[in-house]
Amino acid sequence: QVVLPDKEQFLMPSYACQRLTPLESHNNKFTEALSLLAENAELNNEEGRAVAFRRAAAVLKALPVMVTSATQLRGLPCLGEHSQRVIKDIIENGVSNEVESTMHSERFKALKLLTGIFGVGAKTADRWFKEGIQSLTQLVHSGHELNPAQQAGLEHYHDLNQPVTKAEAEAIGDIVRRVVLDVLPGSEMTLTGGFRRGKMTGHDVDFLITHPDEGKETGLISKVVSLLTAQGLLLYQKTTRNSYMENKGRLAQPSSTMDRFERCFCIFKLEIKEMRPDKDWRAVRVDLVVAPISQYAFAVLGWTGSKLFERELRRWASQVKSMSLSSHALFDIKQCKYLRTTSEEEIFSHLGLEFIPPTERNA
Ligand code: 8DG
Ligand code: MN
Ligand code: MN
Repeated sequence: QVVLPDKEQFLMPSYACQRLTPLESHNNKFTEALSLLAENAELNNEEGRAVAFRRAAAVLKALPVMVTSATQLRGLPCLGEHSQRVIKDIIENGVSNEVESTMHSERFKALKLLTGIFGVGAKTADRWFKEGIQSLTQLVHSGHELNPAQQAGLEHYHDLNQPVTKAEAEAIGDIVRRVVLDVLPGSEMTLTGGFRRGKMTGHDVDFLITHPDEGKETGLISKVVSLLTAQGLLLYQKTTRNSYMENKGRLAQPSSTMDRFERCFCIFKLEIKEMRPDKDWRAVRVDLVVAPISQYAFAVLGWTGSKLFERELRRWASQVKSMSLSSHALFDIKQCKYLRTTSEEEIFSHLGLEFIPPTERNA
């Protein structure tokens, strides 16, 4: 592995969307530590701290060599005092005490376990933890009424916490594509999310669907969901229709990752080939999203991630370019107009950024 000579420093632009971030990093032990602190901050509802740790981790992910000395950190962007201390501890002692004690704390372990249930967010998990609930068994016996998503999440807890493989994603893609084409011939479907960035596993499978004739795609998702349900392929589903036009004129909120596309968050029942004695299927989380063709490039960009990369793109757009970027559109605030595009390349170009291919968006 390449090791950076002491005193040599790196020039690195400060926004993650200005640099390449491949899947494989040279600094895993640092990025894993910082990501754990970010996750802990998220579980504590400390959004600002979480983003600071995520940005610091992303800088180390993008470094082309392994960090071996604290002097190499000088001049790097986004490394606050706290993150630098964590990195130095790891350089000097092999571990960070803060990371170790966080990781092994009862609170962190319980919140991770509880938010591992599909449909349970940080706030709910925190409320349950404060009531003394630290395990799934305790939750079941607590008498809490779970909503349908959480019930399904609990029922399929094991499967949903098993990584989804690329092969499984493709198998689901084949099934869904067939149904989509049955409902609306000529439709196009793309695998987005982490798999589009080159990941070999994921926590779910994300698909984006469109049709070349604008408007034909309206209502597609509910028909697809009906057919999949009739085939017994959905263990849970929540469908939301497109609400973009209802909010027309209102700018996309730069910090929000939620969009207004017609969509279905579901749990798919996937048959598995190697027959097990007890079960010949597994549950997989699947996101289906439908975008009109005029917004498709924005939707692909928005659904490819990573989450930090998306956040940085929107921050760049608003802070540097006075533009508002969402998964629907790009609005130039100074010129007071929407910038039309048909490709991701054009969106980067409108933003004054060099094109970053999906496999280099792993910030
Ligand atoms: P993983 O599933 O392999 O763990 O990673 P991922 O594919 O990068 O994460 P994800 O949670 O599936 O999110 C994929 C992208 O979708 C991410 O950049 C955020 C984006 N996204 C939107 N809108 C929404 C939304 O409403 N909900 C969620 N969860 N993600 C959204 O553009
Ligand atoms: Mn995903
Ligand atoms: Mn997803």
